[in-house]
Amino acid sequence: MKKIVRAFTAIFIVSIILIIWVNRLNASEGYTGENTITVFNWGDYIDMDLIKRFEEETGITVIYETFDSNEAMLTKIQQGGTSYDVAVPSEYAVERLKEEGLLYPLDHEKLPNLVNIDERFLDMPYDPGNQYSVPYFWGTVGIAYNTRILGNRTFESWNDLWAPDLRNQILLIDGAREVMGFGLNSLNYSLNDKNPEHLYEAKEKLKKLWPNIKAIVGDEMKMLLVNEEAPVAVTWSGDVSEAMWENEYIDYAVPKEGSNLWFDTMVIPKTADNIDGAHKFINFMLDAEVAAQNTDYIGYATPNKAAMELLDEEVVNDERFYPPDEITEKLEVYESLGKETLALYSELYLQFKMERK
Ligand code: N2P
Repeated sequence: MKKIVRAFTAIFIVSIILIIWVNRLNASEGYTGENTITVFNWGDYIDMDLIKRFEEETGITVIYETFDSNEAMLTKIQQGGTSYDVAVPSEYAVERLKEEGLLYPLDHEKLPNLVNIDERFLDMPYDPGNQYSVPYFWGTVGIAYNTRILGNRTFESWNDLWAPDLRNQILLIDGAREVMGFGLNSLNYSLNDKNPEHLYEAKEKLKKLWPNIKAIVGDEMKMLLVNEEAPVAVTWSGDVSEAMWENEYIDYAVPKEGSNLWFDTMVIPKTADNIDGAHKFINFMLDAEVAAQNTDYIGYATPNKAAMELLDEEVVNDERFYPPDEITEKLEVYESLGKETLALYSELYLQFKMERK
């Protein structure tokens, strides 16, 4: 009898240890229970004080993870095994996620703050009726340049980047679509071009830019611009508007051949465990005051009209970062290219990166 009691006690202890261990494992892999949500966002793309405030106001704990490209984010969600409740894809990645059935439809009744978004940014071709996504920030891709170092030199064309006197002077943001996109634009092709020959041609042209490229960088772009590590950069508008606050010599231009107009959004991926908590988080971020604080902190352009009214007029009237329709109409939004073409963009971009001499 004693033996049986001992055996049972042993089994009992081992089970308890196993339960604790499994719970820990779940927690470390972003398992989100009733009162937790996991948010998957771009690096450096939220005021962390707002996360704290959301936690205090709702009692929901936020696990926060970041990514540095749409492609990396897509892979993580496609693979599964994660429990992201909210993710922040750009428009072409929303299309892709939708096509693959990887998004939950949004319940608009749980998003009353959606009324704060400027109608100009609602019901867009990548997500009619905002069934799956709501806008977070928007902007363009262009050229940042330092007027203290470069005098009154301007950048009207993408081809200006290839000037021989810019040797080792240019930073590029690390993005396959961004870099291949301006390579294509510089040849007067669309940045959604699917013709492999054009894509290859763009890659070969980018290869010739290497002598002028100082580095290909990520979230550190803003800091490098502020510190004048290089006088020229190809990057997202929001990084530049933020850098300009700290270095008044920085200016920004969108070249005449055209460029990318992008929209980053909030979605609820199929990996979500806490759909109600996810809606609460999205609605919180859509609040006018919250969005204004976030915009002030991040420096990107907000689609939140009610928030714009709370921001400095000087900021929201700056057409370099809040371009009006006449300008945005000439720009192109990335389209979802389909698996094969997107893979070709990534492959050619990787080849270009390895071709540094
Ligand atoms: C912020 C990243 C901005 C993403 N660090 C632009 N789509």
